[in-house]
Amino acid sequence: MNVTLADGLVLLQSRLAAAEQRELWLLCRTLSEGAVPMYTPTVRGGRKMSVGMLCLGKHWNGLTYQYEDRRSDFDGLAVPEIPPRLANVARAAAEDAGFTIQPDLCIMNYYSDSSKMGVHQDKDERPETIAAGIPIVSVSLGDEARFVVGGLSRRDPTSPVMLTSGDVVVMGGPSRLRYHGVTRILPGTAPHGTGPGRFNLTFRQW
Ligand code: MD3
Ligand code: FE
Repeated sequence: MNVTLADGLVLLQSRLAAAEQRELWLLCRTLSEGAVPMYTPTVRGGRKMSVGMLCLGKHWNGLTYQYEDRRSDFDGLAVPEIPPRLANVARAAAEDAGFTIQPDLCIMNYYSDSSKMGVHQDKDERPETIAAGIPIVSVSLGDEARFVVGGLSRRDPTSPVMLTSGDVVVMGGPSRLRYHGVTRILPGTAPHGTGPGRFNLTFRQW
């Protein structure tokens, strides 16, 4: 079921069937333990993030806030490609929400019980892409998360949205630069064959 939360902000609830969630969970786990593994980023100011991260297509450098082809802030390894299976999920969901995306990068984040993501804007993609309102597509797998979404100013009030495994969120057009974050993970809520913890994949066009 598709719910429009604001202009350009569409929640596709239960977008992925249970078997597809399990298949994608396994793919995420396999990737995160592969030759180019998931790691814990250190960001500007020296703080470690509480999520594990693996970027596909292009790497987000947490020290420069720029995208690059090698993980120069961590181990220098070349970034793996986005598996076509994953890119197809993002393209189809965007289309269903009334948008078009050619995802050339994906940020995979792994949340344990205590992981959070502070409220932020996603504005490290090309200015032209952002100005065009090309969406970010988010896929949630595993444990449920309390997500908050605000406005275009950090001071704007936020609304909570629960994201469960198999949900997809598309945020484009006038919602592309909304502030958002993850305030908590609900341990033990992952469907059978997923979890523990939560993978979130955000597909982006650079
Ligand atoms: C609304 N991830 O990776 S995804 C991130 O659930 C990130 O793991 C969160 O924020 C997570 O950058 C949220 C949903 C999302 C992503 C981008 C948005 C919602 C958004 C941009 C604008 C408005
Ligand atoms: Fe974000």
